[in-house]
Amino acid sequence: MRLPELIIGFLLMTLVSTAFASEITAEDAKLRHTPGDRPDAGYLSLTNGGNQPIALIGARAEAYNRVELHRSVMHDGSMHMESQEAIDIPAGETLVLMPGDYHLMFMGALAPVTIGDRLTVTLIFSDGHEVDVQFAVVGMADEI
Ligand SMILES: [Cu+2]
Repeated sequence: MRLPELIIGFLLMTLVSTAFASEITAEDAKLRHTPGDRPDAGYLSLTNGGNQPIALIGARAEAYNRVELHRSVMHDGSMHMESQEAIDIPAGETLVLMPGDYHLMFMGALAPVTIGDRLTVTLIFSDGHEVDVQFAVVGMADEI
């Protein structure tokens, strides 16, 4: 392979990986703010438009100390939250993070959180890609 072909090959590979990153689409991202020092919860739909399974493996937000992946599960008749290492999204499917199921848990707000604001959250995926999503901040009484 001559040098110009090598360069074109490399550019094509770069394009392919960029396309892959955009195959995750996020919708209906909401952060429900809880009064006081309790953690806030994040909900959204994530669609994997690619042909490979992918997993959400973490998240971070400048406004919070840390963000965890949780799942609410029924155990002995009461609701518990379990920390998750990863949440799988099969190829072509939509994962819905919602109350009573998978959700993001925002711990330790570093600044006052205001209902009606938008907050940027970076989602980290198993293929190494990171996607910034705007979450609408809502209150306890608001619908998710
Ligand atoms: Cu939780």
